[in-house]
Amino acid sequence: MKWLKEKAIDGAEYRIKVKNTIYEKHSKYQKIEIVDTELFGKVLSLDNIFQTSTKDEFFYHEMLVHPIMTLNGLEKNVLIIGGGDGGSLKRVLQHENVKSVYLVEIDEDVIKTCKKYIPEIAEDAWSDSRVNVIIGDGTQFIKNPPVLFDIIIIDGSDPVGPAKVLIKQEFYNDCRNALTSYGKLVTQSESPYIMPNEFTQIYQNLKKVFPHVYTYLAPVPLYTSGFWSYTIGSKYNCHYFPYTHHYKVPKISTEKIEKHCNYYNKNIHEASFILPTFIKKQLNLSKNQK
Ligand code: SPD
Repeated sequence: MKWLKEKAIDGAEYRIKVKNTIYEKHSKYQKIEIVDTELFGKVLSLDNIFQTSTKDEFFYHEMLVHPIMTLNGLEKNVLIIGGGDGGSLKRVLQHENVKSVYLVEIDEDVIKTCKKYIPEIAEDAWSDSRVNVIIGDGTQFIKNPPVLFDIIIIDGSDPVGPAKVLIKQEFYNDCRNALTSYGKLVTQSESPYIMPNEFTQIYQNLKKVFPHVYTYLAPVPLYTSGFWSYTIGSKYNCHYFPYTHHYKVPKISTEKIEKHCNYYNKNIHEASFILPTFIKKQLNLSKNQK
């Protein structure tokens, strides 16, 4: 019997029973594996870290993309760093206001492999005329962007090895410079429970660069512990923009988007920004801060 294993931390190992291996190869950057499983359908793993699956991808991709895309809802130019499986890209393109999306992925083999063996994730997103795919290093691309972006989505792997730079203050600084004056970014920010140091570091480094930082939560069954977080860094106070006093609620109707969704909806959007006490303590947020 074969198992696909992930060891995210010392002291715990997560494994999924494999029906059969669909693809396995070492690219220039990493080991790429796609396996078929009962529980998650097809699973993509990079260097033994589970990335996404055909059955549960909607949790992560909907919750990484839709909250930031609906906080304002007027954005035209979006950048995705990473995201070579195309799941985030598909969700960005569901927003009609989007005129162009750049997706910068360092490993071309990830895109090719996902297109061939796990096309259910991106569906027809790659052929949308609004999409520009760049094969390259996102941390370099961001230093000299072709346009200023309204939204940047960082869809990277765990911040170990090469992906470590994606949580550094310097990188967030470059992102801020590549954003319009009402720009904002979102990044997956790890599990507050099993990766508390990385989670806190992401929040603190964003705080050094952006005047407004918001963390929110949504589970991802495929990821070790299942308990997952996302963090937004914004140039403006999402609390009051535009001309509303609602608290981090979607500023546009989410109805059209909800039709495509299995996890995201307006109530989930609002609820996901409410943080449990241990996280508020971890991030030094005041007791009364929502
Ligand atoms: N623990 C794994 C975190 C991976 C986050 N990115 C996944 C990419 C899916 N598009």
